[in-house]
Amino acid sequence: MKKNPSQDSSRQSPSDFPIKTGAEIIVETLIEQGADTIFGYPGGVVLPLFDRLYDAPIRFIIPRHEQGGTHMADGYARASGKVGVIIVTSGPGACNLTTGIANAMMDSVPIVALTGQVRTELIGNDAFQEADTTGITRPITKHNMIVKDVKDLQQMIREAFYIAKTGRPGPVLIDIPVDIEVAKCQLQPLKEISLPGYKPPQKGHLRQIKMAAQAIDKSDKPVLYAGGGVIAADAAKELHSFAQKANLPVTTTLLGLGSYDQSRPESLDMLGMHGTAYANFAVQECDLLIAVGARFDDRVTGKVKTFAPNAKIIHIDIDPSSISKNVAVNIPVVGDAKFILAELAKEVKHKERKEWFDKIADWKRRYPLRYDTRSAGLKPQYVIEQLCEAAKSEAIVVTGVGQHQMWTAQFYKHSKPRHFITSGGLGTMGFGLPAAIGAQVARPDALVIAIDGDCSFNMTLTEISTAVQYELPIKVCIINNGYMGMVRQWQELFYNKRYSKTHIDNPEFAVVAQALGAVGIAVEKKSEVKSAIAKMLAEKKPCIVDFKVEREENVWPMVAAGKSLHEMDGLDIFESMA
Ligand SMILES: Cc1ncc(C[n+]2csc(CCOP(=O)(O)OP(=O)(O)O)c2C)c(N)n1
Ligand SMILES: [Mg+2]
Repeated sequence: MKKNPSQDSSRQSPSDFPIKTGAEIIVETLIEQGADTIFGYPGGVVLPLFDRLYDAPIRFIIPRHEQGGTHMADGYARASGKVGVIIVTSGPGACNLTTGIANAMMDSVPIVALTGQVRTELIGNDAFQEADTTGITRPITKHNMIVKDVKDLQQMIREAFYIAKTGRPGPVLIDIPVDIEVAKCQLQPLKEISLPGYKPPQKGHLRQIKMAAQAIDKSDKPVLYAGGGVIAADAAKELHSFAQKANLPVTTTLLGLGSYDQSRPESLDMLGMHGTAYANFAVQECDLLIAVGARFDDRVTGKVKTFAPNAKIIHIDIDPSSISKNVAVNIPVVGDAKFILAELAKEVKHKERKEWFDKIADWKRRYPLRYDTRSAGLKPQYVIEQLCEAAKSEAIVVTGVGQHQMWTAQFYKHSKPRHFITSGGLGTMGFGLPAAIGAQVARPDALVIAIDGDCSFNMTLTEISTAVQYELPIKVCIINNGYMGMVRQWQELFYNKRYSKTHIDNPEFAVVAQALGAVGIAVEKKSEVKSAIAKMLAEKKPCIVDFKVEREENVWPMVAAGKSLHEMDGLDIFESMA
């Protein structure tokens, strides 16, 4: 941890460490840690803390539900690269955080959550609004702690930030009993943080890096497979230079989208269950797979036994527990992707690999992503293509979970890191709108577009009011198919079209948006799409566009659960559209 010279203890006098209350210590330490924006919701046991926040120089955003607040902190962290902070009360407030915390944990997003707790002597008494917050959140946080002595408070907050953002990032929670907020102690000097048992690796092992470079030089059919870890490590530039130097085709995971410019010819776009045929074929046929900041998730590998059957595997990751967890790895390199990729770029030679690139070009020609462009109906893929066309790579795109998320991954072309924000690991419906709000708070001048599903949007649409209150000009495009489309697709394909409980009656979203103080637009025809998007982009207020798309469109191609990556359904449908 870098020392802030003004707080270097050797230069400070005792008057720099006055006696303060716990609440004051929290606010001062948050500011010291760079938390200029906080999301949160008050309640009884955090009143002393909220009183200190009354005139603190911190921007405070109140969501309409604490779950929304965690997704906002998450979107804020992903868009900015900073730690997202949320403060809530005990019991129901803390319980409402769980979905957002689990979501951040699965996608390795740095969040510090402060929860109020009942008075220390009441803990375990079923006191009013008591919940065992550390117990509930232990499996879904990178680390959590409860403060038992006000003297530990300041160091615990510093450690929480340190743990959240170093190594493989993740959420850290501190539970703070209300008596600790009013207890007093002296401020503590800022010290280097050293935690026994937590020493995140920095650089990779040079011998392993050399071995990886040799394997790459030898390979005739390599594939570079980049995940969200590349973005978390701010290593997109290094990924690009390494891929150029070694001459490698590059595929990314859902969370890796934006780590590599998809307009480049060597981009294979996304791999996996709804990845491109050319990415999946290339992985299945490659002789070397170089995974960077990716964890061989089951949505990526399909049937593990037959995943990349001919390949030697190099795995570069900051988290040693990811190595050989799902897929056996030949050359592990544990450390910071930014450093390792820069080292690898120095070590590797350029190799032409004409045959391999010709083969990939042939797959790309034969199996591009397609949909029925001749249809007069309003196709979801068309809406997303038009959004991409109008907003280009400038927009920060955020999604909900379902078919619309996959179509956005397929048809919106990404080229910059931190410009695509989606719930990958947990797959949390309701993430889109609040995460977009968090991204807009982090990047006030950026164009932020949420592409959401009707059912996902329904889960957290109350947060429109938050966007209105804080004058956040987010755009929300609802891909409204009147279904839990992704589940309906599985019912169509695997349950004989028995659409069991996958339809809900939606309100008129444009009218709801207007009632909540936002702009609402409804679109029913293909011919209205371009002008609605233009109107939305020109709008200064939060704007919700309800695209009433064809109801039973499917996401293709698809690797059905348990199938091998090359066994894709839907390619024949694509060929018939050629
Ligand atoms: C909180 C939550 N509940 C249930 C699911 C299971 N699920 C995955 S996708 C989906 C349907 C999503 O519907 P919608 O948001 O309308 O998106 P579409 O697939 O129609 O584009 C459901 C129910 C989930 N991912 N998250
Ligand atoms: Mg839907």
